[in-house]
Amino acid sequence: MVFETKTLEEKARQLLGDRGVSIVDIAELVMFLQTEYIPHLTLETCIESVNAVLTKREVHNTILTGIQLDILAEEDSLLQPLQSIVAKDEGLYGIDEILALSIVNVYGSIGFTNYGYIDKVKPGILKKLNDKSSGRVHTFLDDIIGAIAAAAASRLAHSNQNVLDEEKK
Ligand SMILES: [Ca+2]
Repeated sequence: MVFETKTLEEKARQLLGDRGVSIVDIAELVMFLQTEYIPHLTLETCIESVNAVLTKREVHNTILTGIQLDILAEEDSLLQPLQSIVAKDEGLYGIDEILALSIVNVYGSIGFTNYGYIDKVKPGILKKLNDKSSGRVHTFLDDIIGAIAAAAASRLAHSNQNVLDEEKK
């Protein structure tokens, strides 16, 4: 049985909300990444770009898979030693980052640069998700959110480039 993209999108959006991430939170990361490069960029434009990324099936699949693993780790339901690795967000694990990469390149390779940068700086919601004192596990979610923001930023960068090219003609 193949699920409809719309069904997956609804579930993915619901899970993001349940885990404390809003579309505006992600749009603010996009703003952070692109405001320097795109003149007069508004939060509305960033929200629109995040919504466009959230229509993609590979993005839904990644959200569903990653958040499921975070929830299982929170419930202490994974097999050892994976349980400890995910619950503690162990630095050498790396599969959380690899899973999120499936989102990053949806709009071209500059997504990759944005992803690396935002993961290093951890602005806004990413800082909150990385706060271990909450008792929640966001080992997968933080990379997924960074990747969605990076993809949405690349999408804007590409459409801005098209506008610039058009003006030169
Ligand atoms: Ca992580």
